[in-house]
Amino acid sequence: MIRYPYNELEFTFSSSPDETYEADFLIGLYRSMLRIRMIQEAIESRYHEDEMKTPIHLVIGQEATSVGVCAALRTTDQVYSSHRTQGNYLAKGGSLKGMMSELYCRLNGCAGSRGGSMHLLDKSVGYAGSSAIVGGSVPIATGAAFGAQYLKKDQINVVFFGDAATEEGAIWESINFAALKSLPVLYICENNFYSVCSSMEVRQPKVDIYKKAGAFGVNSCRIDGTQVLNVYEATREAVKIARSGGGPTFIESVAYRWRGHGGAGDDSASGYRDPEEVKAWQKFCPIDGLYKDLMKKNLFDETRNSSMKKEIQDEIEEAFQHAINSPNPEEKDLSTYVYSD
Ligand SMILES: Cc1ncc(C[n+]2csc(CCOP(=O)(O)OP(=O)(O)O)c2C)c(N)n1
Repeated sequence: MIRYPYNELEFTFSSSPDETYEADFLIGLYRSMLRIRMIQEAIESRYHEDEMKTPIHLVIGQEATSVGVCAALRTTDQVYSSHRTQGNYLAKGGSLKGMMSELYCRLNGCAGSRGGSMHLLDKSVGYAGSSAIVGGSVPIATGAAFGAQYLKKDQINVVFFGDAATEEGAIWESINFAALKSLPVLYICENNFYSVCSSMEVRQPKVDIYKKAGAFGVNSCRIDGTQVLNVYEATREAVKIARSGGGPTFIESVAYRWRGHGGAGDDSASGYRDPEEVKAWQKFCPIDGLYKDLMKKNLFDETRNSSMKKEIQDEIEEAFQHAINSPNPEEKDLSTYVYSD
């Protein structure tokens, strides 16, 4: 049992995270989380300029879930998300330039300027899309898994959603169907304890989310979502089960969102959560945790860390400039991607 200062939870691990990993693999996970963090901070620092014409939902604090899950997937596996897209999209290999252009509402954005941050898309890397409707992507991913199974495609479909999405009926209808048909689908519930400003206590009875999924007969577990290797191992096992026809897995990955529900900065001062709770969770930073492990094992050093940060910083700056200098949509573009008969 791991006891966090504010949220006492029992974690079950589907397999041991004590395996020996290649140094390059571990450094790759670290880099991927660091890159997401730095991109999020850069977006946050420029959001007040009001040039990004989109709501944003930052994933600072939750990076390990996106990175650990996607590290266990193939490019051909398909990922779907909710409104909190950016970590999932980047971890699956989505184009940073395409994302930045989308945030700036440019014509060359990854969703053609039609979507904004909540509707990213990069089919070339298996990021199939997202929905701002809470729980909305879950039946879509389940249907896609049904399609993949029917067409005998060797493809896993993965859907990320928040804890509040488990208050939507469509989720349980989807899980019921996936269990019945043994569909190759992974349900990744990113439990950060809040739905906008409402805590779990005022929204759900005290029943562990992953146990509800287990009641449908699907494999289900809760993992420490601040530990990227735990996320990776749980997903790897779930993928193995799904690829061999063993059906869906539900993973409840627990990690805390450090920023407000939407926009830049932390909104705890508005009173819906204790600012001390935020500080307490920040001690469980997924990136610092892995960095310390790498240093302890002499697999990494400060010089490499600094040059890695510089490289990422340059990439981010280039992506911002790409977006800022790209053309806006024009009036004539209004009718493209609009279907009528
Ligand atoms: C069906 C539906 N109901 C309400 C909303 C408004 N809404 C947007 S995000 C959100 C909270 C979602 O919380 P959660 O699913 O836990 O994800 P998190 O934001 O914590 O990542 C709500 C209620 C919505 N977009 N769709």
